Amino acid sequence: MGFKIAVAGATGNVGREMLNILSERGFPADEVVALASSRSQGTEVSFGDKTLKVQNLENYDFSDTDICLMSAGGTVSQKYSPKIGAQGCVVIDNSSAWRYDADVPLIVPEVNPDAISLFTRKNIIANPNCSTAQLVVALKPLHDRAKIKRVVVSTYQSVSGAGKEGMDELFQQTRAVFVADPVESKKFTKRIAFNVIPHIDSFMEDGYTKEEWKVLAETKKMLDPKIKVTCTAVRVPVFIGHSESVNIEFENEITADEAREILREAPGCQVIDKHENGGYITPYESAGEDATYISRIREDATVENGLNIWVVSDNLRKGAALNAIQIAELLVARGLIKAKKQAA
Ligand code: A2P
Ligand code: 11C
Repeated sequence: MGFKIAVAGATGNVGREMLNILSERGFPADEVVALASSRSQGTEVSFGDKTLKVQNLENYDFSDTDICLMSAGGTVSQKYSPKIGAQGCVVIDNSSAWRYDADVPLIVPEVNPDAISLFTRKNIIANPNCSTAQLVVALKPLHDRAKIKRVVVSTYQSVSGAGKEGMDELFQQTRAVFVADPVESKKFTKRIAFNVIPHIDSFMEDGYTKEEWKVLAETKKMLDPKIKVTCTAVRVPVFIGHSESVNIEFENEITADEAREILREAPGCQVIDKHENGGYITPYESAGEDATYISRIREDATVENGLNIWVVSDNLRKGAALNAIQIAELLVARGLIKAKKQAA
């Protein structure tokens, strides 16, 4: 007997990708249900070669559901996840609502799988921010080899990170520019078409944005609290795929060639690093793929033991839906969850 899985936020960018990935990877589910707000109740979403009727999260009973993959935003998660967890259903939450809670594990299976055992405290497991997920997949094997001291990250984040409204806004604005209509900005603070915006999420007192803070807080929680991290997060007019320019300072010596070899063998990583035109990855090519791609691996001669790398991944997959499903797979593989119907 397999598991009963609910996808909450099933009509959104990440929720739809969760359904695709559950089907693609043949997750051992007997039943999958799609949940969203009352606005979407009765509409249909695709699940493999089937369609699922969307049900209303508000009045859904989770008592016979094993895992809820939640991607309906932080406010919704704060309201529903504790209730769902209390019904014995494990929530794997894609929002930032629970990531910094000491009783909630924040997991990237390639990085800190052992931390998952903490989930029984609240029956909630947090999925990291998309920019952090791909970053730690690339940093972990390098940290294991040469101990990272400091990381400077500049992100180039696609509009799908801001949900389906973000994608619609880039599309509408691009169209408006071509037909000479007025360009309207609703989701983003400035025009995103043919532009870049150095602002993601809200501003904090120190002048950094919440997105920038998340990258450092989450890297410390998952990889090593001693690593110093600083970040500048930028929105770019790309539909899918976040890119990152990453400068890393290590405690111990590591050459670019060594780093390339380590990353070639590392789980979840794919190195594309030829020193020729087009010998690197761009976000457009990462869309729809599972890997965290690493290109442009170079030594930074301005510091002792420094490297520069370029990291790209599909933010809706490794940055969100894929990682959440890998967490569910980890629960199953470690025997940490039993199907309720089987147990009955
Ligand atoms: P709905 O389409 O019914 O609004 P995205 O991040 O791509 O914008 O998607 C957000 C997802 O979260 C959508 O599936 C959306 O459903 C869902 N959602 C938003 N608010 C609620 C809510 N109050 N209850 C349940 N689902 C919600
Ligand atoms: C973005 N990284 O690209 C954000 C989206 O904390 O899960 C994900 C926000 C989060 O806008």
